[in-house]
Amino acid sequence: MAVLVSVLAAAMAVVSPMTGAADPEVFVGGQFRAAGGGAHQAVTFDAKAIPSGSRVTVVESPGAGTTRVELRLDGVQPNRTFGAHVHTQPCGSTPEASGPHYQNVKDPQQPSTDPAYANPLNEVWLDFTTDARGGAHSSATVAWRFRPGEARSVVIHDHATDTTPGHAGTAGARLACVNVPFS
Ligand SMILES: [Cu+2]
Repeated sequence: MAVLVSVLAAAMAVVSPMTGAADPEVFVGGQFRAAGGGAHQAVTFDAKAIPSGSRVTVVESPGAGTTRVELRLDGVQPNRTFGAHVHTQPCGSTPEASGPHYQNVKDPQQPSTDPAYANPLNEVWLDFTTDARGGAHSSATVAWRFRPGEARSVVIHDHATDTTPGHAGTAGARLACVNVPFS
């Protein structure tokens, strides 16, 4: 009996990583376009910080109960720190269209500025600092998966994300937005 149990355990250990690997990556790549000119993959509301024609890629890599999100930028304002997060709604013609941050455990108090909910373990924060050529890369891994259809965009903000009570999760004006169909 002990032998049978260990064989089953070994079989399950092989099956679960394969199930995790079957979840597809979500990849989005494109150029920022000025908002208001129709439906774009990526829109900018601030041509100085995020010029039209600058490039962005977002990759979501689901794991077994985890999610890794990578953000890459090229051709944006050099030597500057930006905030960036996963938001709940698609990009629109106004910065507010992308809705609040996606939260694994939703804060009953909205807008959420309580560090117990607005933190990088419960949200996906992708703050980045550009190099002298306007390139940047950031990534975040969280210990949960998105609820299907509830995470729809990555928003780039004016400055690094605040962590203090009453301001947690805020990062200033919304400068640009990328539509991503997170799964
Ligand atoms: Cu945000």
